[in-house]
Amino acid sequence: STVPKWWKEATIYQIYPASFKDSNGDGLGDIPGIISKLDYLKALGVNVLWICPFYKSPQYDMGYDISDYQDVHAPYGTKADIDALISGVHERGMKVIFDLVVNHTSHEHAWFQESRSSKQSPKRDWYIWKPAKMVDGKRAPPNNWRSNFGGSVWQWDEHTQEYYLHYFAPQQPDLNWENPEVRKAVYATAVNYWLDKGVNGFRIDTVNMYSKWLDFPDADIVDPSTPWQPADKFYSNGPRLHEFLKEMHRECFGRYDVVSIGECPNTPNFHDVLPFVSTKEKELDMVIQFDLASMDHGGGELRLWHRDWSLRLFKAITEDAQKLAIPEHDGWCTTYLENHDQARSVSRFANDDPKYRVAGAKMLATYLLTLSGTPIIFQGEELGMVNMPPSWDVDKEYKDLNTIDYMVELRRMAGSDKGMLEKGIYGAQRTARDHGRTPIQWDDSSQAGFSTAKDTWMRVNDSYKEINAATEEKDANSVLAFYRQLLTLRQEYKELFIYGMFELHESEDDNTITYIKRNGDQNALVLLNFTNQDQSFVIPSTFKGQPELLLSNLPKAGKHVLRPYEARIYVNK
Ligand code: TEU
Repeated sequence: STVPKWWKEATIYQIYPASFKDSNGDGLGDIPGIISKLDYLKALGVNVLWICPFYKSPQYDMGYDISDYQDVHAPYGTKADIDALISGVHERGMKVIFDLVVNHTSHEHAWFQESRSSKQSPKRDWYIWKPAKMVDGKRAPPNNWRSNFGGSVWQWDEHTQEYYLHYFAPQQPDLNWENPEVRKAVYATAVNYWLDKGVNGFRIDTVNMYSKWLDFPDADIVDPSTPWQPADKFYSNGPRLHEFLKEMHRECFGRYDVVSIGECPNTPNFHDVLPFVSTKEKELDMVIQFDLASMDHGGGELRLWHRDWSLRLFKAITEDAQKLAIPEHDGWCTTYLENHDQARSVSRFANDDPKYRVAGAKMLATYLLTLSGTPIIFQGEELGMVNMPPSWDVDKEYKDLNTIDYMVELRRMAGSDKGMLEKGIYGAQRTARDHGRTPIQWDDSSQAGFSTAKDTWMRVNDSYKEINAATEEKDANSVLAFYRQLLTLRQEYKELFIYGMFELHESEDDNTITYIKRNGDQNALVLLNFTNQDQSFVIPSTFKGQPELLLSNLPKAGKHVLRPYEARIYVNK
């Protein structure tokens, strides 16, 4: 059909409840805190809020370990608070989506408690249990896969003398999607329950991990010093995945006017993504890919090990994803630079030196908000928030289990090699998930106006005196003001920014990104300088008409030169 779907014109704002706003002074953000900021979000110009997990959870992985899909983690608030949040968002003409985490549950979920109670339990088969393999007369797990958070993906259970599978922490056992009863229970309990309450859709955690390779083959040995080998390629896109997603669409999303956004690690290109998002497949509306986000770290077991990234690759990835939004493919994509699993983009891809931070953050915003597909802004990104200072102690201030696991692995592998240890810590300082999880900086009062508590669950970034919403509110040249302008322009020029064709120029240039967004006789030229040097540019010959400056992040645009981190948008007269 030619009727535009509302979610194509959406700009999503992602909220991480623990760090957004604390209303009761316990040092942790909460649901009433989110409600108190709805007017701020409305004024920003976003129209869909994605709320990260607030459900009942023992919080081994910040709520991505859910013990009851219909209850609320008590420190975040009550079920009544959730109802008030939904109606508060709707009253303001915005929409709200929740996080759907059903690849795994918490080990404290009643389903898992029953499953582990005995081999005869009717729910035994709801999770993935396997007997031990005997190797040289000793008990060993069924295969050599390393879990996302370290150690084997198999956890030994003393009580019933079998192993269960967990792709993430041992406290996150994987559900057995092969069992139709499991799927039915998931659809009713975790999905339709909320859609019936008026929730407008879901961001779906690790959506491409539901279907397992049931023969569980060993992974190649990358590091002989440990039994546990990286197995990412086995985790994702298993044999029955598309069948499961079609069923979930039929039983859930297809029955409502909602959006489904699947998180798809290890799914690098356009051809792999199209089967998920092409309208005729009836699976998902769009996916979240990892190619940009994983450019600068990882390799083997050391997930936060720093790697150099290149702007050429950045551009190639962008061009590939933009193809999903071409009408003939009838699909859609997302664009993001940050989320709760990523470091701050201005520190990572631009420059957080006070001299360049504001220009850099605005330059990245220009990229994020002029592309086709649905952009996702992560809380604090609109303020130009930065990574934690390098002076902070990784062992003390970083709280994420992924970082803690990384430091254990790093120390094991580095041994007495001080150089390697230092390089490894540098990696965490660049790309740990913790950087996106520090409290939002609302004003320049103590604890940045996030909380009245003496101790907050994560330390407030030292930068809060300069970088905070209240200060930026008063400054017409702030990152926040620029986001508001861009969000308005995105809707005013939706034919170009949302629906226009993406045309990449200068693909070999290592310093700047140049593209045209085109729709019929209209076109927009976007120029982005990713360096701290002047860069010359030419208007591409395919630009139609006279270029008129629509927006720039620096005053008084020069003729043929982009200054450090300068961004410009031209449209034709
Ligand atoms: O993340 C899935 C994921 O594969 C990664 O981005 C993850 O951060 C990385 O593999 C860790 O090394 C999702 C959630 O976004 C993340 O917060 C959860 O920890 C994870 O699933 C498990 O639910």
